[in-house]
Amino acid sequence: MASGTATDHRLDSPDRSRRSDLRPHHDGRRRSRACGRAARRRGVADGVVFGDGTTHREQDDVRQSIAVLDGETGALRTAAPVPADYLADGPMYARFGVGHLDGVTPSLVAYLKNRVGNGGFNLAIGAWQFDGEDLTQEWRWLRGDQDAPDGHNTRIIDVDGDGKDEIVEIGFVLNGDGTLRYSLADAGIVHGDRFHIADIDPQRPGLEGYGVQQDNPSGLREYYYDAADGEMIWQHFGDGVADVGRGMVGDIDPRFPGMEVWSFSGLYNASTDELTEPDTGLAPWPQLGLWWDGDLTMELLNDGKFEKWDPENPRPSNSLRRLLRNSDYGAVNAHGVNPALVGDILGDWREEVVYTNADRDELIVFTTDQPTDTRLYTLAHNPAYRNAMTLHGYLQSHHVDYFLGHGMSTPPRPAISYVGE
Ligand SMILES: [Ca+2]
Ligand SMILES: [Ca+2]
Ligand SMILES: [Ca+2]
Ligand SMILES: [Ca+2]
Repeated sequence: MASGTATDHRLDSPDRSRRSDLRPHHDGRRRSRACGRAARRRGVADGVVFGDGTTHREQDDVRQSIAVLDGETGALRTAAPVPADYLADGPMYARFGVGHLDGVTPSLVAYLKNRVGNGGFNLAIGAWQFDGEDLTQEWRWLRGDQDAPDGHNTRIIDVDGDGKDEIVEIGFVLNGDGTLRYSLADAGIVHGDRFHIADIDPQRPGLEGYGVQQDNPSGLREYYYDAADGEMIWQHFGDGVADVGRGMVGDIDPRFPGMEVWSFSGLYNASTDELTEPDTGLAPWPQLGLWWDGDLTMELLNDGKFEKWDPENPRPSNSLRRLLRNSDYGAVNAHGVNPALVGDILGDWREEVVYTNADRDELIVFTTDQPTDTRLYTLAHNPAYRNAMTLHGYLQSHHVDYFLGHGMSTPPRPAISYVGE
């Protein structure tokens, strides 16, 4: 969210530490025609003051607009109204992301939610295109009385590999044209706090998904499914109901093929549905992944601690082998236990972690000094990873859309071209 301008808390993401742009993308398959320099998008309501000092006006306290701001000055470039379908229940909370819904041109995607008087929630998802001058709504999807469970983050990723991105919530997927692709409600999925989409099992065609559940009446704790059609592959149940709250995905054990998944029910290899560590009390804390050292298994980032899981020397959460700690360098977490940003922003394929100092007047960027024999294009060249870096919501690990892990195949070379060529 834009800093230095008045803040509309009604539209702010709970994770205000994350930032994103409608930057032109340097990928021939999906080239942006958006704009020549960074534009920043955010929701605005009546009375918001832009960076150039002008005040935004709406007809009343409820109507809102999605605004594109000049990245240099904070001045308004253009705005489009938030769909009015649910405004009778008040203004809407929003989070934004960017994806190539038609496979060619980037769209701004907004998740819009407000509370109905009876305690339920309205949910709308919409897409807009920005042509450098105007922001035009392409479509909006209304949940209405459909059973389509949402969560705390959205992923925008091409779940079926046809080159067009889909919009993914924990319990349903929209096609890029705003139609419902599938809901996991039929499989008993309700709201939960964490989910991931990746090539979790490289031996199985396509992408897979993993999610955790909050107070599912069936006792369901975690589940693993085909991301293209929602077909369940396995589910783990526990006694009674529980709010699992955290879940992670990544290849952290080279003894088992593909990625591992874990919440608080033990560390599982996804493809075999087998515990990789028989003692379920020994597992990393399910927080964030981090590509850091030279090998192809994933390192972990947990509350400022850069950690590595050692399958031969398994330990309880919070006592893993530590590679580095942010506070040893004067860096502080931006939001709860999380950094301001984790992402591959400086090149190579390993990820940087961005913090500030305690006074918040310095950026402190951690980048690896570990050599590697592995040569990959930067992760931001991958559409799924790049989309993920634009998304707001609870900060969760980004994933590429190919298997990145032990024994990986060389991923396809991205179709890179340069703007203007
Ligand atoms: Ca697709
Ligand atoms: Ca797969
Ligand atoms: Ca593995
Ligand atoms: Ca590694």
